[in-house]
Amino acid sequence: MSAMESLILQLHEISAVKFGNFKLKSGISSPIYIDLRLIISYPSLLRQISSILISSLPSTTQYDTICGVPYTALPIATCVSVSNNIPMLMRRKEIKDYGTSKAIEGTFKPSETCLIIEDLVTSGASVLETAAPLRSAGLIVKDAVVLIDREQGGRENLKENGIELHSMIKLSEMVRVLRQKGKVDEEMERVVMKFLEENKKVGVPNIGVKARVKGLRYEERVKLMKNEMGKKLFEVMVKKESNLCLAADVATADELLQIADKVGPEICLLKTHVDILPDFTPDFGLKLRAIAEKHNFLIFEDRKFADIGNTVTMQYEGGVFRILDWADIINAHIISGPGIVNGLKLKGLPRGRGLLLLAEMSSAGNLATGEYTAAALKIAEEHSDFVIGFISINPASWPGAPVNPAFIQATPGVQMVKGGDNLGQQYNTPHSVIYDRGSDIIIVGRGIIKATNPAEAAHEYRHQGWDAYLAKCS
Ligand code: S5P
Repeated sequence: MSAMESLILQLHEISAVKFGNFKLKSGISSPIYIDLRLIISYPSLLRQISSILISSLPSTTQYDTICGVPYTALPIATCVSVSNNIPMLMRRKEIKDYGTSKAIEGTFKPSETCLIIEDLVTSGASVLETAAPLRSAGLIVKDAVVLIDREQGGRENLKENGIELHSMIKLSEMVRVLRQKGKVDEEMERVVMKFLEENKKVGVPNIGVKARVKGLRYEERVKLMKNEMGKKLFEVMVKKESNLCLAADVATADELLQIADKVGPEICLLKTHVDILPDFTPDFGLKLRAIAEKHNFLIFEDRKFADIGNTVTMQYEGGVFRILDWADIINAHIISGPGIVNGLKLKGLPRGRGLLLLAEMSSAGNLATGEYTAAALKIAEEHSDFVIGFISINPASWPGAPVNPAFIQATPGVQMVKGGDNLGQQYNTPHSVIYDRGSDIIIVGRGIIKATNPAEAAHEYRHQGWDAYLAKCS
């Protein structure tokens, strides 16, 4: 008899697997019920489970720590931790409002990988509930291992959220073994198989995926950021209590320098479209940098590079604008593939610059959605020495959200009231962008530059953006 068969028989023996008619948490009636809470009364069984659990993982699975899904998987995770000498973390179900009020207990380094341990997976919602605070604390969650997979959509739901499910026992296998060993009759096997067939896809309840997770403060996130310019941006944001970026889309270079000086105290970042300025001169960069230094903000040229790697190196460094010389941050589309990042990095990284990738866009009908957005995230992870984050619209809705907090999310399409212009631009409010959509920086153009008093308007945007950030962290 294999170790797995023996395990299945023991689980049946202690009545952790029952046949009959049971109502599940999701409301549906099931002919099979599994209660793994019982295993703590059988230490030798618990020990067997913990050792098979780890040995059943593919050898390529990497993890620095493990975390059990509360409560049933906690003793399993503890056992795995102790017997394999792997550090463990614990996720609080209830966050204390005194003391440290941490969601995750235990010590870890940012960017470490955490393996989630679960007893039973149905839709995958509980695994996602545990993955969310781990991810927002800066841990990478890519794999979950489960004792029993009920085969009701959990694997697929987790995959959509960037987590690969490894299961020791599939429910159908378990029933087959129990039938072979004469523990259930043919009729019950048929009933259970039919039930599994009919209940393959259970939707993940929203709470698991989209539950609001307390945001990590910028002071913490700066430690996760690899790029120096990205670190600097977080530091400026903290120092000035500003997550406001001005999109300085004005008519002339002169006007741009004037508004930069007026609005400077309110912003962490000033965004330019240098190719719209008819009076651009080679000293523009120097002049703007002097104002940026005076008011402590960074400069972001919204060039939206989109060509092959070799071409963008020349566009970045040369031409009339010589962007590399004066822009702290630039951005790029990923339509041409990761070569564009390599090209820009070649020039930008030695100069201490940072790059934002356009993962989403604000305009109606744009094509930067779904797999395109996911590809931007993947490229960013692979180039986190240079990529500091994204131009995004609703990062809270991305698969696997919350997105790695090492990255900064900057969102255009922001005004005090929801709406749009007559060329497809779509606006959301500062609060909804920062609090609901999980962004960090609001990019505001016409909301400020067309205001009667731009400095006053910027002051108001800064307050709204910052208050939404504080609310998100509390
Ligand atoms: O998807 C995008 C990406 C960017 S960078 N949508 C955008 O609107 N932008 C830029 O943000 C756009 O080029 C402009 O400079 C600014 C929005 O300006 P507003 O006047 O509509 O606030």
